[in-house]
Amino acid sequence: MPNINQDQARDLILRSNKILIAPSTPDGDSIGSALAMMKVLNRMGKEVRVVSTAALPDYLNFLPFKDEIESELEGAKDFIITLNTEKAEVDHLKYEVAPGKIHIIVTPKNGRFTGHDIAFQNPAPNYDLIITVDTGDLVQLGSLYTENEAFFKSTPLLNIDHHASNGHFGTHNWLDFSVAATTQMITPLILEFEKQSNALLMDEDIATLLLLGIITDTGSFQHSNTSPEAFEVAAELLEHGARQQEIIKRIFKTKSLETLKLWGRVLSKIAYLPESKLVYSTVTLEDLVDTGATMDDTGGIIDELMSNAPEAEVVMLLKEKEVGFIGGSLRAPGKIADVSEIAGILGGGGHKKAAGFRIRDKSFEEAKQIAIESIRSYMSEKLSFESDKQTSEKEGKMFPGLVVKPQKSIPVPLPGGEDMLLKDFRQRKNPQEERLKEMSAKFFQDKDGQEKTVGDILQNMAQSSSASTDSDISASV
Ligand SMILES: [Mn+2]
Repeated sequence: MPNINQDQARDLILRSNKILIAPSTPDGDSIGSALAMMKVLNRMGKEVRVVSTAALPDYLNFLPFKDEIESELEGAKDFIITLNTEKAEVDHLKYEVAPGKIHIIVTPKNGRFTGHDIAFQNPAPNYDLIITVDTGDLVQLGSLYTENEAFFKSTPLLNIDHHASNGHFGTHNWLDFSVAATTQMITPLILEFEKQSNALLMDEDIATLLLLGIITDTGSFQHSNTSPEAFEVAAELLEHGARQQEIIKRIFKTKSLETLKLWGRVLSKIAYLPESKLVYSTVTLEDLVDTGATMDDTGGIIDELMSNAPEAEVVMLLKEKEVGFIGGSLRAPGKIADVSEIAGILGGGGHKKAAGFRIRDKSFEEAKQIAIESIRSYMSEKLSFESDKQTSEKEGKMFPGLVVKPQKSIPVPLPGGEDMLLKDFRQRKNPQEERLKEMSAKFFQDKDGQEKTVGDILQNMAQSSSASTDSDISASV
C-alpha cells in the first residue's frame, strides 16, 4: 500500500465527492481532525459524513459540529425489497406484524403481483473515499469496521496519521511521524485548499478544532513531541481565531469532584527518594473506590507530579489496575535518566523521556518494592558515572571557583504560559538573530533601567574617570 505526500492526498480528496471520515477512539486529535475535515470538505461542495461508533467523551461536548457525528454507517444494515411495477401499479402498502414474522401487503390498482416481480438486496454503502484520521489500526474504528469489512476492503481508503505504529492499512497512506498531532498535518492541507478554491474555509470553529488536536496531543505544549513546527502551526491557528482559552478550560481545568478527590489523594502520597532522584506516587483500587473516580481520571497526574518535582530525574506513577496487575508510568524530566532503560529492566518499554511497564502476579506492595529497587540500582550507577564525569570536567578549568550548573529540566509552562510561549515564538521571525539582538541590547543598563550601547559606556567611563565621579552603570544579563 503506497505512502503518499500532502500533494497526493490533496489530489485524491479533490477527485472524490462522497467521503466517509472515520476517527479512531474519540479523543481531541481524532475528533478535531474529523470534524474540521468534514466542515471544510462540505464547504468545498462535497458530501461528507463522520461516523464514530464510540460515544464522545464528556470533555469534548463543547466542540462545534459535534452533533453531526453519526453513530452508524447510514443504510449499511438496510434490507431492500424491490417490487417490479411494469405489469401492475401500486395502490397502497401496509404491513402486519405476526409472531416471528412480518407481512408486507401490496394492493395493486390494476393487474396482479407475483413472486417473479420481487427482488432483494443488502445495499453496499456507497462512498468514493474513506478517510481515517489519527487511526493506527482499523480495529480502533470498532464496529464501524468489524461490521462493514467488505465495504472497507472495496473502497479507496486514505489513512492520515502520525503514530509510528501505524499499520499502513490504507490504499493510500499519508503518514508523518515527526508531527505532534494529526491536526498538525491537516492544517496546511486545509490552508492549501483555501488558497486554491479562493473560498473562506478556515474560520474560528475550524481553527479551534485543529488547535484542539495539537493541545491535547502535546499536553498543552508540555510534552517533548512539541516541536517548533507544532508551535508554528498553533500560532497560525491562533491567528485564524482558534479559541485557545476555551480548549484549555474545557480540557485541563474542568475536573469532576471525583477526579479532584483522587488527585488530592495521589498528590498527598508523593514520595521523594533523594539518593535516586526519584519522585513517585501510587493509585490503588482502594483509592478509586473511596473517591468514586475511575482509572481514566488518573490521566495527567504524572505530568502534575513532574511539574512538582524540579529536582527529579525519574518520576513514577504506579497504578493498581486489577488485583495482582500493576502498571507503571515513567517520565524523565532531567538529563541523566533514560526511562526506557528502566522500563526495559522491568519488562516494559517506551522512549527516553516517557515509558511504561507492567508487573503481574504480585501484590501492590511487592510490585512497588520491585519497581523502586530497580530504579534505585539504575540511578546509583547513572549518578556515580555522572559525578565522575563532572569531577574530570572540572580539572583544568579556567575559573576554578566556578562550577557549571547543568540545567536539570525543561521548564514547564505555568498555567497560561503557553500564551506567552506562542506570542514569543510568533514575534521572532528569526529566533537566533532576535535573541542575539535582545541580549546585546539589554546587556548594559543604567540605574534607571535605560539601555546603553557599548559606545555610550566607553564614553561614560572616559567622562567619569576625568570627572572622578562614580560610574552609574550596572551590568545585567
Ligand atoms: Mn493524535
